[in-house]
Amino acid sequence: MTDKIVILTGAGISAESGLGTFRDEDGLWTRYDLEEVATPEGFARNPGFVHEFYNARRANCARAEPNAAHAALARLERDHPGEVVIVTQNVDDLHERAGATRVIHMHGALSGALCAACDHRWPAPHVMQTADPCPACATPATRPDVVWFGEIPYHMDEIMNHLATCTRFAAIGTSGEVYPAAGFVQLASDAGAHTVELNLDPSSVVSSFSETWPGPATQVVPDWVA
Ligand code: BV8
Repeated sequence: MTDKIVILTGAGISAESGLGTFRDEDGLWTRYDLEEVATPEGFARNPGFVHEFYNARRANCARAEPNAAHAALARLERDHPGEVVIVTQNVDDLHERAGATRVIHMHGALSGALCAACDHRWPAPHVMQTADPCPACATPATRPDVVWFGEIPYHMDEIMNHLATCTRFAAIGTSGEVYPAAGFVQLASDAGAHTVELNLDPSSVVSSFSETWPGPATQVVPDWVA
């Protein structure tokens, strides 16, 4: 029976590339109010502030490099053709820049722009502002193409199908605080998959996993992939 491996990643896999996490000691949510920068209501109240938040993260992402954990997952995918899919909560492109090709961005991507008026999507400029007219409808309603709290994550049908048919599930660098991603381990376990958590600290859902590999991603992920 061939293996089918679903790998869920969160901000912790990009931490050693210099991109901030959300809920760690100096995390983004300790410096920004997520209601103000990661909800549609916050964007409606102050789009300029939200664009500043994402423009800063887009610039950080451009300066960052994939790390050994991203590279190890790209190797795993290359060595197991057709058996590995990465479902990431991250909006950075470090998985792709490490060579991974089957990456599902369930919370969108910094590289995407979305028109809040007509849902048109196009590649994001480095610096985005609401006044940028939509290339399709010309409305000045440009927003980052990311999934905010209260919005429906992308590709959920495809993700549910992967979880229902996987033989192995790994979660890497995620606190297990945000749903529906935090519930994926239970769905994989219900489907009979062997589940592994690779994380610096135990997540909120660590008890749902068959196995844990504690430690920084750049050390434990290459060991786990080997
Ligand atoms: C939805 C935007 C309906 C993009 C983000 C009450 C109870 C339960 C749920 C809810 C509730 N009230 C509301 C909800 C739903 C809500 C939710 O879960 N809220 C939480 C706060 C309670 N969820 C939603 O609204 C979602 N939508 O539910 O729609 C629906 C669902 C399904 C089908 C139909 C309809 C939308 C959620 C998406 C929100 N957008 N971000 C962006 O700006 O990036 S979420 C934000 O948190 C990020 O996207 C991030 O991906 C996500 C999760 O964070 P993590 O990645 O886990 O990062 P965190 O800092 O938390 O943890 C880092 C971890 O790494 C730590 O464990 C740390 O130990 C570890 N680590 C650190 N360094 C390292 C390391 N590990 C290894 N190596 C290291 N070096």
